[in-house]
Amino acid sequence: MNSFKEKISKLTAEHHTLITRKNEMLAKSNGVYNRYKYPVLTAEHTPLFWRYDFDEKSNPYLMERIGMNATMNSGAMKWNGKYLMVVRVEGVDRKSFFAIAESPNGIDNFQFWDYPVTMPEDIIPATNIYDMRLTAHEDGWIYGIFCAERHDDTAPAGNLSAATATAAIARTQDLKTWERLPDLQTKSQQRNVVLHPEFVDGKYALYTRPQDGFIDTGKGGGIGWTLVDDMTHAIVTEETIIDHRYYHTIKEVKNGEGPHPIKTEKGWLHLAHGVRNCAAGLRYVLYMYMTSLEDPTQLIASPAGHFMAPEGEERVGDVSNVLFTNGWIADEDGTVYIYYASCDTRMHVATSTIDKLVDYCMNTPQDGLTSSASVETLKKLITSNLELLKK
Ligand code: M1P
Repeated sequence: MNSFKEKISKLTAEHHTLITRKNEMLAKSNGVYNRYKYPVLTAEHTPLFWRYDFDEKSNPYLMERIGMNATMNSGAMKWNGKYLMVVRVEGVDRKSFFAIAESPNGIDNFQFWDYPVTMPEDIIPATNIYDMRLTAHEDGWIYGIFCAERHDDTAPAGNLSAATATAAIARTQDLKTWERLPDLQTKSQQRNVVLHPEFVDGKYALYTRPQDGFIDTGKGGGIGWTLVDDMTHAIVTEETIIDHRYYHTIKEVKNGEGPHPIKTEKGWLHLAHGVRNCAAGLRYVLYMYMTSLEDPTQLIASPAGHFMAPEGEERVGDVSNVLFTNGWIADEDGTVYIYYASCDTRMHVATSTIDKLVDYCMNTPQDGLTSSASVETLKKLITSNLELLKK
């Protein structure tokens, strides 16, 4: 029988092998982006000293005392030369919290900082917090906007599932100490709220996702846009839908902004998620769109269909058939690291470039919204290709 110390050494060695494993870009690609062989973060990547009590007296069997269930929906930014994610870690108790993991190269070797984020509460404490979007704003602060979930106390007695979703706001200078600001004041419930990185007309600009209920977006028509005077008392007065949902598309049921858009010479590059329903339940995929530099409320490119959908083992997890993103990093050399979660379970990376993503957005045909329109679009490409092949 191994001694207690030997058991810890074995666990530590296995954990070290996992978190330092080199990732490999998969050769198969549609030309737009590349996936990687291994997830970049799983629950198993969380530090052993979060999960085990290493004191032989209080834990003679060396059991896991605090289980981690998932590492998912992570905000991302480059920070002091490192690729950093603010990870949504979910414990086996179903509570999510934020923890920072950093990598030297963006594709592997992500390691968690020793302590999770201590996020101060708003006036009404939240039961669960998740899905932070990070924005290093031109005002000098780094903002984190995330969902604060609370039980809906107006629900009939005994309904323990009724909840409310609110956009919670915090800011920091060092990613260690966070100042909590009041939650966004808005008429509807909100999730997937994202701060635009620049002032627009001297105001803060937010991407919103108005929703009638905790799950159903109802009358909320898609991804919204609002201007706010002051992030320390952020109030939505007017909200305009800039990216609508449509019948029989990948975003028929819901959509939501991913990370904040990337500024390019051709316009703002957006990554988002779209949701449709089917017999297997809700299917979440990623899609892209672009908006104008002069007027960021104007859509200038809207490629049809999904940009990425769950594949292979990405399809299976706690909430199957889901890809979700709220973090990406555009590097100085034009490489874009897209961090996405599969099935509310684990984090992956895909890489592309700004040029490729702009090309994808600008040159992928739009959704004509009917089968016949899709066939006409397809026929145009076939005819042009067949002509070229004859030459
Ligand atoms: O379970 C899939 C996703 O569901 C929600 O996203 P949305 O608000 O668009 O429905 C969020 O709870 C998200 O965290 C989760 O990944």
